[in-house]
Amino acid sequence: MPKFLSPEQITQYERDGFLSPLDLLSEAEAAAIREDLEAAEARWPDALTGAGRNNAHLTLKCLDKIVHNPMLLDAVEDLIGPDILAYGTVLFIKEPQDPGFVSWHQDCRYMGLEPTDVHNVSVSAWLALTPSNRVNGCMSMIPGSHRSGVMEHVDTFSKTNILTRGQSIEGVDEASAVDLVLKPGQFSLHSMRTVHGSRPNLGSDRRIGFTIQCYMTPEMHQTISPTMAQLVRGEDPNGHFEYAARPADDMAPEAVAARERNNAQWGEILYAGAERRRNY
Ligand SMILES: O=C(O)CCC(=O)C(=O)O
Repeated sequence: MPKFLSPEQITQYERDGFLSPLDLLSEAEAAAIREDLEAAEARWPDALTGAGRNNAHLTLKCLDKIVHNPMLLDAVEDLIGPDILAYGTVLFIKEPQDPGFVSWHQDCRYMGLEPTDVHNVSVSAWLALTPSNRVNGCMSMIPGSHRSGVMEHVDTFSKTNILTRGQSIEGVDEASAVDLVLKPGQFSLHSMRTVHGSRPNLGSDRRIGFTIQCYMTPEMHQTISPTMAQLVRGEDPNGHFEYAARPADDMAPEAVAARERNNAQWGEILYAGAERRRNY
């Protein structure tokens, strides 16, 4: 018996490689998290830009709470089973009138996590902390693309491309793309192999998305560098990852140090074999 998703939604996820929109928080709850996040940005301005947008859940309680949200974990459990690790998170923030975009890509391409050819061992969750729509650059997904295997990506390093290498899949059939319009507090789920991207924010407010990239079963392992994860539900008989602690306080020095180490490991992983590196 599924805990959060309906059997039809599970079938739809398996068919399309994503599911959206799903309700998690009220708009007021999402607004309160946005307020906490923006207060943290104001207080620690250098800590939440560039690479500081990676794994901020290890240093901020408001984001840690999302990663461990029982309803979100129920939805994830319905797709990958009861033993769940959270690998990491990314804050995808687009400022108003920001030319930043996300090119067509598959998350699994440069993450170094294996296996990538089995769909029910990992899933990414993207939570909207503001509205996310066609004006402000919501995510778009290519249905069924998760069944195509890992595709070739070209590293563009384009200045306006938000992805680390500006990695891009060429020749995507954009006409088949589905826009994932979300209200604050709603989330989507996508497979690490689903081709997706997003356009610039043409609106007058920020577009803030928080993605857990990814939730995974203990079967998953890292092939490029040792790195961290958190056991968020069930058991981990394999111990493939060092466990990162949950933050007791915002930006506690030991948590900041652990996140810096984790992000340095991510740098090694995400830029493995790349011609150059950016600061995130
Ligand atoms: O937030 C976006 O626009 C893109 C996010 C993304 O690519 C992801 O969460 O995998």
